[in-house]
Amino acid sequence: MLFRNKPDLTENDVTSKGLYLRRREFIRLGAGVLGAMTLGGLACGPAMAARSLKIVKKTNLTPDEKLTNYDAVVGYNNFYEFGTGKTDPAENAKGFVTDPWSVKIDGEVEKPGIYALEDLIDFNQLEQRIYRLRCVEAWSMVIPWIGVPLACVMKKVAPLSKAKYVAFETLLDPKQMPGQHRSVLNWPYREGLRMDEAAHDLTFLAVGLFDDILPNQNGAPVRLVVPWKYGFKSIKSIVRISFTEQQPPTSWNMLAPREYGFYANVNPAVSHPRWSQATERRIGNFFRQDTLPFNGYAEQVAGLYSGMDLRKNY
Ligand SMILES: Nc1nc2c(c(=O)[nH]1)N[C@H]1C(S)=C(S)[C@@H](COP(=O)(O)O)O[C@H]1N2
Ligand SMILES: [Mo]
Repeated sequence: MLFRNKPDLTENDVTSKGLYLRRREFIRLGAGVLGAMTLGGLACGPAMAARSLKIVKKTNLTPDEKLTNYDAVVGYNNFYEFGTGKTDPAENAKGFVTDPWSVKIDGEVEKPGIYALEDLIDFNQLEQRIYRLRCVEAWSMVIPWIGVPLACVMKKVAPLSKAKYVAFETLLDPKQMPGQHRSVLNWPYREGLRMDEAAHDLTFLAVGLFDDILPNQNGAPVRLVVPWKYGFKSIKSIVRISFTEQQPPTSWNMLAPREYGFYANVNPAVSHPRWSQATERRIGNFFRQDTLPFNGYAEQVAGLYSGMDLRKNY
């Protein structure tokens, strides 16, 4: 985002197909083996704690658009902890350890603590949500996520009425995340939402995409998805969720406040200082298309901002 005057990239940046198909096969095979063992009545130790995905509900919030090609979704990424190139995350996150994983819940909340991922998210009650993802760099995708509304997790941990914002942090671990050796951003990656935005039904915590658990490069094992905001709000590999009274500092905003606001609602009428946000390139399509206010979700979320000047609160 910082290094390009030209926000778009070509399809050549997308890593070859075979690699990811093989990875998918590997995941499927793993799941199959686990299933067989369970059927055979074998006791699986805690290390085998299954993150198999049980989807109980499907919602398509982008019904007239075709899904972005799987290989692009897992091969063309922004995850600066693993490098700033679009194919770096898929390459450099291969060995990233995401199991076991815990998330610290703290701040203005009734049930703070360190939760195992499986205690925060019920892998037997997952939803699929098909959303557009619009990067601030002016490219976009349509992705079928698997996860739960953030509101479910909030309900579980019970924020206090004092809490006005929710702050999120990505893992800080330069040994595993080579990008953190360089101060491209102020690590750990931080993001935040206002309480009502966080509680909105569209705000999602994803643990999978397409049919599989979340690939490392997409923010395994758990990442935020806020479909009406620029992609950088959708923070990956979350290890901490804090409930705060004050608006929390956020990574891209700290680095370049004029370019990346706290709200970061998709808005074709407000240009990035270095490029227009009026149109976008849908990955896989040849022609650019118009960018929609709130990324097409105005009907659901515009009410959250009534009375606010969206040019000032960009
Ligand atoms: N921790 C972390 N989260 C992150 C990023 C990042 O660099 N680090 N990049 C963001 C940006 S700019 C975008 S567009 C989306 C990309 O998500 P995807 O790679 O799964 O499509 O992740 C967001 N979440
Ligand atoms: Mo982005």
